[in-house]
Amino acid sequence: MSPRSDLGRLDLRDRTPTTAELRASLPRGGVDVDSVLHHVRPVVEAVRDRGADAALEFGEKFDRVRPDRIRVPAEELDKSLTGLDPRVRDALEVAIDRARTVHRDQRRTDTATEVVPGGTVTERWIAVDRVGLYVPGGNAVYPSSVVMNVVPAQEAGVGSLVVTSPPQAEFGGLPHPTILAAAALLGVDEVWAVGGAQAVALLTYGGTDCDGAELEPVDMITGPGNIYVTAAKRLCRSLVGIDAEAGPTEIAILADDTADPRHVAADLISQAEHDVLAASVLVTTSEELADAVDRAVAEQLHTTKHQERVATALSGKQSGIVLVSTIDDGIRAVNAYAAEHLEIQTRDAAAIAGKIRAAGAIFVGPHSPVSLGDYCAGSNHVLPTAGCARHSSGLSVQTFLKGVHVIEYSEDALRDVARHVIALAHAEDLPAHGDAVRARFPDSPS
Ligand code: HSO
Ligand code: ZN
Repeated sequence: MSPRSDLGRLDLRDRTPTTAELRASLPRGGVDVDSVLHHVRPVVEAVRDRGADAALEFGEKFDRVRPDRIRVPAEELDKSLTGLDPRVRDALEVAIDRARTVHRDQRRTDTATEVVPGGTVTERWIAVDRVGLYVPGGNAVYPSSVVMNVVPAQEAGVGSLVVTSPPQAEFGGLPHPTILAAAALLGVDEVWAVGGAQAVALLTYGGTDCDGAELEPVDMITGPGNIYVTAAKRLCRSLVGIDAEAGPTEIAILADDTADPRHVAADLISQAEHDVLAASVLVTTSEELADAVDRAVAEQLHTTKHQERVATALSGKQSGIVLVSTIDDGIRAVNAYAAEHLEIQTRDAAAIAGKIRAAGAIFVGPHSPVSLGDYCAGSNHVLPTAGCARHSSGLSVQTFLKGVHVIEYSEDALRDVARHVIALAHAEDLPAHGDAVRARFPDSPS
C-alpha cells in the first residue's frame, strides 16, 4: 500500500460543532499584514514626498534593478507580442474572450424609480475614472491575473487603466514579457515598470517619469500582491479605493464516496502549488475516500514540479482532511469555512451547490476543477480569501462601478412630503434641515 501524505485530519463525526467551533477548528492559516506596516509606511511616505525618484530607489534596493523609464515604451509592448508563444497567445485570447462574455453580462443598468408622481430616484452606475492594476512579478508570473483584473474594469467602462508590474533584471528592467503581452492583447497601452509597496504609493500619489512624462494618480487599485503590497494598499486606502486584501489561495472540496480520489488529490495539489501558505482542505463523509485521497496525494507529490512548495502547503496547519458524518454536516462545515474556491464532488452536486451560502466561487461536479476557473471558465479568479467570502464577492464589473442616486422631485411632490421632512428634522434636533424645505413654501402653514 502506498504511504500516506502529510495532510492532517480532523474527525468531526462524533460532534455537531457550532459555527464558532467550526471556524476555530477548521484548518486555516493567516498572514499578519500589521506586522510589516512599519516597514512599508516609510516607503509610502517617501514616494508621496519624492515621487518616482523614490520609487526607483526602492526598486533598486529591493528588486536590484532600475528601469531606464518607469513607463514601458509602446514598442516594448509590441515586441512582447511578437515574442509570445503562439499557444500561449491562443490560450490568452480564449481566456479573454470567455471572461468578456461573462463580465459583459454583469453590467448593471440604471434604474429609475418613480417614488410618487413627480418624484423620482434614479440609480446611475458610474465607472471609476482611472484604475491601477498591480501585477506581481518574481516567481509568480500570472498573465491570467492581468486578464481577470482588466476585463471587468474595461467592461465596467473604466476610461483609463494602468498596469504596473515589477521590473525584472533578466528582462533589462522591463516587467515579465508575458505580462506585457497580456496587457497588449487586452489593449492596455499604459504599463509601468514598478513593483512592491512603492508601486502602490506611486499609483496613489502619481509622479513624473525620468523623461518628464506624467504618471497620473489613480482612483482605485486592484490586483494581488505580496504582504508588502497588501500593507501598502492598507495604508493608501483612504486616498484610493482598493479591492479586498488577497491572502494565500485556498481550495476546499466537499466530496462523498462518488468522487474520484485522483481528481480530488490533483485539485488539492493544484492550488497548493501557488504558495507554501496555500490551503487545501477536503471535507468528506467517506473515510475510504479520505484514505484514497491521502494515498493519491502522496503518489502525485513525487511527480509534481513544485514538490517542496506543495508538500509544505499540504502539511501546514492550513490544510487537511475533515471527516463529517453527513453531507449536511459537510455543507455546514464548508459554509463556516467560506473558502475562496469550493468544489462540490458529490452525488447531486448541483443541488448541494444550491445550499452553499459562503464561498468565493463554487465549482460544481466532476468536470469543473478550480484550474478551469483560474484560466478559461469565463469566471473571475480574483476571489475573497481567509473567510471573507462570508461577506464579500470576487472581482466583477460591479467592483469598478459606483451607484449614484439621482433625486429629482417636482414642486408638488416636495410639498406633499414637506411635513414629514420637517417632523423628522425636528425629531433629530436639526431644525435647519426642516427650514430648507419650509423656505420653498413660505405661504404654507407650518
Ligand atoms: N488560483 C489563483 C489564481 C491563479 N491560478 C492564477 C493560476 N494563476 C487564485 O484564485
Ligand atoms: Zn490557481
